[in-house]
Amino acid sequence: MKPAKLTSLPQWHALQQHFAQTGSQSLRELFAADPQRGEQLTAEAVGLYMDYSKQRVSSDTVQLLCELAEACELRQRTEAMFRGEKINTTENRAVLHVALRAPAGEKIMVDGHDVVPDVHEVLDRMRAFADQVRSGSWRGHSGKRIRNVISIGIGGSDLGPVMAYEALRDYSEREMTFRFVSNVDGTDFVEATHDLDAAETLFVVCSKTFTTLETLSNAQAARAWCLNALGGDDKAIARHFVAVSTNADEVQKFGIDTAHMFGFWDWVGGRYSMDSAIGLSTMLAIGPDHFREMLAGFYAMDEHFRHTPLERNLPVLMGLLGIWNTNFLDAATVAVLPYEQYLKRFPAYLQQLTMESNGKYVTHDGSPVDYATGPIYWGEPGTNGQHSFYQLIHQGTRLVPCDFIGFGRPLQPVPTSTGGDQHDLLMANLIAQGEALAFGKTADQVRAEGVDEALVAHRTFEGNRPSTTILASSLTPHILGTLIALYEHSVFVQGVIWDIDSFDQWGVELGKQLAKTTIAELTAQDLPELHHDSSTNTLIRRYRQLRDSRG
Ligand code: G6Q
Repeated sequence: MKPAKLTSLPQWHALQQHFAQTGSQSLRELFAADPQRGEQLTAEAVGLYMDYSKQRVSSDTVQLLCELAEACELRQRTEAMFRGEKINTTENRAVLHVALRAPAGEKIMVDGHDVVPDVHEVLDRMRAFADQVRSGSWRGHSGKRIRNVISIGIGGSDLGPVMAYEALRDYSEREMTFRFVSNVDGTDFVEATHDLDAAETLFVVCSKTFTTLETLSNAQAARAWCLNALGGDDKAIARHFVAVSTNADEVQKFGIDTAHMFGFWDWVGGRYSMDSAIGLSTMLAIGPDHFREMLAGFYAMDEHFRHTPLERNLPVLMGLLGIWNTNFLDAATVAVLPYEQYLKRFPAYLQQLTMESNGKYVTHDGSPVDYATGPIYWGEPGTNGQHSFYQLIHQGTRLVPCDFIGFGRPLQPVPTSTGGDQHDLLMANLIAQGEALAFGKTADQVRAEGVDEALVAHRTFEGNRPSTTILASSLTPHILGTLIALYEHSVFVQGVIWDIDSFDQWGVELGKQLAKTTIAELTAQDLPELHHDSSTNTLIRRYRQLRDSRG
């Protein structure tokens, strides 16, 4: 049976009606009407505390959103994912990143085959390899120990490993250097290698398909760099290159022995792959035990998501609040603001996870949607952002819902001259920003401060700007796993409501095709006849002139 169109569901109409009746209530009014609100509109599980009382919702709103989720069969769709059904319909694939963190002994079937033992077999191989490299028993071609690891990959084969390395740097082997090369811009490769000794460098080439232009170009550059420094002996490659891929044929063609290949499967999407073998650089950096803790964190959130009632379920709440903000408050964006320097790449990671997953304008059956889907994600760590773009969040004309993320204990305590710790200053800012966004400052409050009447309007803050605050004790590998899985599942929840395929990426595939013709036109000895529009033709000519002119 064809699923009912979202906007014709009675539960959607109930939300519209609810919005018409209550949508004008401000956060000031909501808090004044219910003194317990800040304690009640919260949820807590697996080490994360989520305060959503500063979202423009009441418990009735949450109830109605949960009813919508039930009507969209969220429970059944979640079970279908965990059961290994091919819910990525446009690619006819199962979606089983949850199998990557399933403990040994669980059973998850894909086409009649239990994939959990396969996952653990790869994890065991990764662990053995990581131990060899970290202990120094794996040697480079000239006998030197490996001190540098460079992960080459792009998109889903890069953003997760970079984010996780930065996030868990405090747990990493400080005697080793870890770098990441993604861009086909040669600068990326050159800057990553310029001060390194090839004899001590290991490349981890990460590509699900092993056909991606950027990654293969950088891998070729790495190969040439290595051979050049190590005397041109092809045998060197075996000691300095390993591959992470699903495509053994292409790995072999590139010249990497498949004995040094770590596999994963077509049911792992690129942007959901950082806890697969794509996380090999993470394991090399933080060690197998910390990696296992991270997987346990993911798994704890998976279990919470699967088994907790909707109204207390963190990913469900986060996903549904996003639906409310996107489809009823018309917010086009979400700012992710970690007050934790180690999470500096977390917003970039989430950009791909959220926008590549839910940036779709047709439903599963190919019909155009008549509602907004995935919002634009962006962000920077606090407090830095406060000194730049927060102005627009406080006083701009657009509504920017914010996710604040903070921790009780710093990984790097730094005492202040007054006897406290800088971490208190950091967290005071997080808490104060959420408060200011919600409640603003009235003109009367501004006047009471003695501000000149001409400036009162400028210094007034209307408030009523929604935010969620997520707190955890400290940034451990386990907590990082729970945090990532929280966002992964909230993306899933939204995809279910919007009835879109959150697991394909035809826009990315397009990008992989588009440049092919143009590359030939830029690199041909003589300018070929061009058949693009006049702008594209002119740009190609102009680029060739700029490139080829001397002086
Ligand atoms: C992720 C996307 C995309 C992909 C890269 C790299 O979900 O599909 O970002 O990860 O294009 O692809 P390969 O791993 O195949 O090189």
